[in-house]
Amino acid sequence: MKKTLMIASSLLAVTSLGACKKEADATKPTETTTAANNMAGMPMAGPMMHGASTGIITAIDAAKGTVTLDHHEIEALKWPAMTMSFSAKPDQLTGFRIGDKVTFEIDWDGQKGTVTKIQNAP
Ligand SMILES: [Cu+2]
Repeated sequence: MKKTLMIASSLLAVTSLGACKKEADATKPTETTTAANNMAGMPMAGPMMHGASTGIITAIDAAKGTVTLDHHEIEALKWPAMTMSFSAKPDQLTGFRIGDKVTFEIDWDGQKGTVTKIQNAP
């Protein structure tokens, strides 16, 4: 009984570490994530998912290779609108500025989102 509760709360702890905090439980593959994975302290990334949306650039860090987007809903990932940062290659970010409205596509491995496509939106 107690063990079940502990596993449940460690799942919550892992979930809250995700980039998409509250929203992560919607995309988390709970059934395939075993307690053993979580206990190891290195939760395995889930299957790669793909999403697309529009948003506004709120920060760019070309040196770190990240872009922060205030994005609209990403239906494929069941994410509501939110602000979060994604990995992106510096050359993908060339020419973009804070405040730009963009359409973008991402890969999401359950922990980290990577921009695969980004372009200015009208
Ligand atoms: Cu997000």
